[in-house]
Parts: sequence; structure tokens; C-alpha cells
Amino acid sequence: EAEKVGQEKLMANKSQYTTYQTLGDLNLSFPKFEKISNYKRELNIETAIASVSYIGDGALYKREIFSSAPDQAIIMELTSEKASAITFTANMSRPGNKATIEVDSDGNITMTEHINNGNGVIFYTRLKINPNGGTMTFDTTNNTISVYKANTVLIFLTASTNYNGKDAKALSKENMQKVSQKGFEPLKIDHIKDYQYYFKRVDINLGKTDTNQVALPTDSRLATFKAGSTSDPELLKLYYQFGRYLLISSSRPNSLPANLQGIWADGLNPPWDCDYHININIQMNYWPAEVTNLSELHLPFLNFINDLRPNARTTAKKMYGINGTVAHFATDAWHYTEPWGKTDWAMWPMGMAWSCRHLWEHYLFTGDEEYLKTTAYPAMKEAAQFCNGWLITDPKTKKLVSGPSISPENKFITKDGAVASMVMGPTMDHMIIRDLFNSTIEASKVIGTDSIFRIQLQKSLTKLSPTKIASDGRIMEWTEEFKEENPGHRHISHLYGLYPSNEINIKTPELLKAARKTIDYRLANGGGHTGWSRAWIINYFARMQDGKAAYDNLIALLQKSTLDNLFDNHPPFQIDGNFGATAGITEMLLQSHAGEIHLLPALPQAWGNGYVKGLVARGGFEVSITWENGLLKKVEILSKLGNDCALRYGNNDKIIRMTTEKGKLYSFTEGMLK
Ligand code: FUC
Repeated sequence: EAEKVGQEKLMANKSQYTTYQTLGDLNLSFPKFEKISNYKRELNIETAIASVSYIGDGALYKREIFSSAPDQAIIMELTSEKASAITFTANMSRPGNKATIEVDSDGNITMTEHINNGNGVIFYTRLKINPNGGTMTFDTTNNTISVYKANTVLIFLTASTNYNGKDAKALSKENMQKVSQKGFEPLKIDHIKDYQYYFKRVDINLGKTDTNQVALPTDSRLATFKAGSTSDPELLKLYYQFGRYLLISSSRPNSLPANLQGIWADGLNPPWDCDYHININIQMNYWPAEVTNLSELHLPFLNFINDLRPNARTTAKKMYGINGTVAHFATDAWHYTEPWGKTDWAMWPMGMAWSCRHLWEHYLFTGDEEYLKTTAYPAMKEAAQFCNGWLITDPKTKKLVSGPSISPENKFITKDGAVASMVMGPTMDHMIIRDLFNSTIEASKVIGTDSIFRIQLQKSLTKLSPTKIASDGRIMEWTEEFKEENPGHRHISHLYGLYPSNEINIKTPELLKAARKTIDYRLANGGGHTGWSRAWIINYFARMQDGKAAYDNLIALLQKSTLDNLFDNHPPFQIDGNFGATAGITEMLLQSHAGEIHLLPALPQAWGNGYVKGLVARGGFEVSITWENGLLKKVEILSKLGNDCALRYGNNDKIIRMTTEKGKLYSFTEGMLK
């Protein structure tokens, strides 16, 4: 009944599909070689440079391509060991064939389109080719540029849209003028310096792989993995750092957050509109940001949450008649916040409340009180206001419950055999609200504001329906022991309190035991079958300090849900699993969610010897750990903020408590920690 009313009365009609799309294609056509050998395509994630090389009719040819953040352009250099050997024709194209493509007076190819039949953005793309030697001709009938027998060639590509009021035509032209004045070497040096400023903060070593195996192409190494021989720790290292490469390459300050495909969407209709699903996906994209020392790259998401607030305020008022802010299961670059589609995935008003966890986490890692006061707390407060106004008293239990809502995308069988999803008080709602209220209370204390509101939240917390354990020992997903329609569902939403939140931890053994039963049950029924679900499970097992289970699920992720280029697979390609797994590997090595820095909480036997450098713990500590034969050898902790810290190693009960000085390095060996 509720489902029917919800479907008819609460779902907005989403008339406008705002899909993130490919910009277009740069096509280079080369003459036929009689004989080609030694063909190699590579992405070097130490320098973020892609390259292609091959021997054509006895001469070596090479292309190097990179996308430069400092110079806001894609740059490609074509070289050959043979003089006057570079010949090709270049053009631009875009699926849909609606773009206007011209060769302009500067000899650039320009491509522009007001996409989505004029409902989307306007973009401008420019292509400039600088040959050294040889000749270059322009064909304005088919908008191509041909280069003939050059020694080397530089290609520049700039692009901009009018999103947020930018002048796409002028900006793409201005960037082209700047980038085409710089030589390839300075461009490459600036690009590498900019990229490595982020990338080199963390180093990791999970063990040695046989050199013959390392020399194989990535897809062959993955195939070996899938065939069952998984002793390739350097592939895990590559996969881990690939996750950091992807975040550095898709989430820079002042840009939009990484979406379902990061920035790598194919075609005009990528899966799920390549939007921002905020019922696990965008949150998972940012799980590695703080812990793998990429805190600035969290800002696109944190600023995006603030950009949601105006619409979220309107939706709270219009749809619920409540002050504060609310968003549902998904949004996009235009920040819509109302639900649309089917209640069993859309009737979920927790999108803003969960996202606010990221605002608080950024403060916990950086200690930035100005950011807390101006950016984080105002958004957290409004989300908490909505939740506090939305909770109602359950007539039976007299406890506060949320609703109507769902436990993301799962359904249950009602007593009379119907299948439903909408319900009062799904467990995940209460875990998210508990988390939000606790962090909003803490934030208001740090800032020294809103003491009345704080007391209201504290009162609500005491009455909020608690996390319950069912008769079969699992964490209850709903307020009653409903049978799941899909016991192996990819969402394990009712363990939000285990990860990313922290209400279930080593200090709550009963709930921890029930969480274990919950995961085992989901896995026994086929759970973890999408990349992101498997990645979440790695984090779950790491939080339960089960290194073997975490490791086994990491292996399963690579074997079952990873594409040949190491992109995560839902299927289809969806990037959140890459980020979730990099966070999961980090969580196996370092945790700091329960008021202490926990070293090697879930180190699997498979990683007998290794090290990790530059990870970050809450409270502003940079941590580097070396281990041998599965035992901690040395840990170095840089205190960036001068906070107190409590240290725990492995599954020892001993806690070392200490005050620290800002900027000082502290070292411990295993003996000192036991
Ligand atoms: C959520 C998930 C789906 C998919 C989509 C983009 O709805 O339940 O599996 O990842 O987001």
C-alpha cells in the first residue's frame, strides 16, 4: 500500500536526462607498413604518460600522450628514429555526428556542439598540429590536417564547456595559445611534477613477483591470476597505485567529482547516465582520498555537497515540509535532489546525510577548523536538521524511527507474501543518522556553537531505534525480521556502521560477531558479485581484522570483477570498485576510526614482507610501516598537527598513549608495541 502511494505521489518525473558523455575522438590515420613488430601500448602510472611504440618497416616509431592539469591540454609527441618518417592524416569526430567541425584561420581543427539537442552544455574543442620538418596541408572540405614526412610532430588538444558560465570558445582558445608556445619537454616536466606531487606521497611493497611474470602485459598477468595462480604481489601493488592514479586524474580541486566512470565515459549514453549515485557509489569513490594522502582531491566532492544544498533545501520543504536539506539516491552536475523512478531504489532520503560523513572525515584527517566552520558544519547542521525533523516515534517501541525509506535497493517478503522495499526505519538509515548526529554534535563543540541544537540531537540519539541482532545472529536490515527477497544482494547497507562508519568496532564484540554472520550469509548467497560490492566487503573484513578474508576478497575482485586494463567491472565498467579496493588494502594495513592508530590490523599471511609509506591516520598522522615475516619491524609516525595519539599493533591489547609535537617524527619497533 505504502509502495503504491510512494510510487504515485512521491516520485518526481525526471524529464531531462543529463548524461555525462564522451567529448569526441581524435583520429590519426597512418600509411600501411609492410611489416610491424614489437607493438607496445603502455600507461606509466609513475608519470601518468601513455605511450605507443612499434617497429614499422625496420624503424622505431613512438607516441607519448599525456593530459596536463597545469597546462589544461592533452599533448602528444610523435617521433621516429628514422628522419622524415612521420606521415598521417588527423581529424576530429563525435558520436551522433551533430558537432560542427571546421579548420579555422589559425590552422586548428575546431569542434563544437550544444549537446543533447541544446539542453546540455556547449563545448569547444581545438586541435593544433606542429610538425618539425616535412609538410602540412589542410583540407577544409573534410576538415582534416595531413602531415607528410616530418621528423617529429607535436599535437595539442584543448577543450572547455560553458558549465558554470565559462566561455568555452575563449577558454579553449586561450589554453591553446598558451600550451602551443611551450615545448614538449617543459610541458612533460611540468605535467610529471604536478602529477607526482600527489602520486609520490605513498609507496607500497606487498612482496616480490617473478621478473618474467612482471614483464608480461597486464592482461596476461590478470589472466594468470584468473586461472588461479595469484602469487603476483606486484600486480596488487600496481592495482593499488592505479586506484590513486585514477583519483589524481579524475578529481582535481575546482573540478566536478569523479562520477560513475571517473571521467572515462564511452559514447553518448554510458551506463546510469554516468551520473552521481549517492547511495554508495560516489562515497566509495572518495574512500581512499584521505587515507592514501590525497586529501585535496576530496574537495571536489566536499564542495559538490555544498552545491547540492539549495536544491536539497527546496526538496526538504516541498516534499517533506521539513527544514534542513535532503537528497535521495542519485544526482548529477545540475544537483537535482528529488527522487525519481521506482521507489525500490529511489525512496531513500539519506543521500545528503551519508555524504556529510565525508565533510566530517576531511576535518578529522586535516584538523582544519576554518574549513569545519565555513564548509563542513553548515552543511552537516542542515542535513541533521532534516533528519531530526523527519524521525518519528514508533507507536510500538516508542523509539525514534526514520521513514518511509528503503534499505538501498534490497526488498523483503512481507508476512502475507508480498515483495516490498518501502518501510519505516531500515537499519542503515539509523546508522547514518546516528553517525551524522554524533559528528554534528562533535563539530558544534569544536566550533563552540549551537548548544541548544546540540542538546536536541543528543536527546534524539538516546531515543533513536538501536541496531538490533536478529534471532539468527545477523544484524537486522529492517525493523522486523523480514526475509530478504535477494539474500545475496550487492548492497550490504545494514553494515554501514562497520564501514565506513564506526559504531561497530573492536569495542562492540556482540555487534562485530553479528556483522560477521551478516557478511558470511550474503557471501554464501552470492553476494559481492559486483566490483563495488566486493570492494566494500574487503573493507568490512579489514575492519573485522580478518586479513585472510579481506585478502581472499581482494583476489576475488581481481579474478571476477576487473577488466584487462584494471578498470573495475560491475559489469559494466564502473570505477568505484577501483577506489573501494585501494581503500580496502589501506584499511588492511592501517586503521584509525576507533580513537586509536591501529597498525597492521588485518595483514594477510600472503604479504609476509613489505612496507607502506605515507598513509594518513585521523588526527593528522602520516604513517610508514615496514614488516618482515608477518611481524611489524618498524613504524614511523609523523605528527602533522601535534595531537595526542594512541597506538595499537595487530591484535594486541596493549595501547601506547602519547602526546606529540607538531612536525615531529616518532619511531617504534615491534618490541616497543607489544
Ligand atoms: C546503485 C547500485 C548499482 C549501480 C548503480 C550505479 O544503484 O545498486 O549496482 O552501481 O548504483
